[in-house]
Amino acid sequence: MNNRTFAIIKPDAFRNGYLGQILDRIIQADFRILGAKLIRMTRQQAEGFYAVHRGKPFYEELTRFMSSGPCMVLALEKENAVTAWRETIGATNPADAAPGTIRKDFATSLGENAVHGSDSDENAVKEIAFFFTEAELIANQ
Ligand code: IDP
Ligand code: MG
Repeated sequence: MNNRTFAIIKPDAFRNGYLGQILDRIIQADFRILGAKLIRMTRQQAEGFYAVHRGKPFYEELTRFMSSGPCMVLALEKENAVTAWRETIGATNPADAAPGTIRKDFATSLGENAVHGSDSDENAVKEIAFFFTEAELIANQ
């Protein structure tokens, strides 16, 4: 089944010049890019997007970081997209990420870990809708 996931190329990766290389990983892994935008999140947007983490010790640092500079938000499509993208990006902590994963190769630290990936189909739908209208996405052929 073709389904969707939501990705962010985070501000650390953009600042460090990895935007192109990470887009290339996305394309080489056969994800179809349904939508992509270069944005700078407001603090309020970052707080809303990561509302599930409100109250955790890293929430303040995370929302500050995510609104600290440009990032790219993407809607991706592939068979089992959520699982496939989590495998492509690797573990949350780059120190634990498998060789060849995006976080292993491009992340800065546990907090500044280069990319985001949805953790379920349900959250992927919500996260895509947070940044894209359906009309902005490339239509299914
Ligand atoms: P995920 O991005 O792999 O799904 P989550 O546990 O959902 O990981 O955490 C969301 C984001 O919050 C992480 O990608 C990372 O940027 C940040 N984060 C998670 N745990 C920590 C921590 O212990 N310290 C600092 N930042 C963290
Ligand atoms: Mg998560």
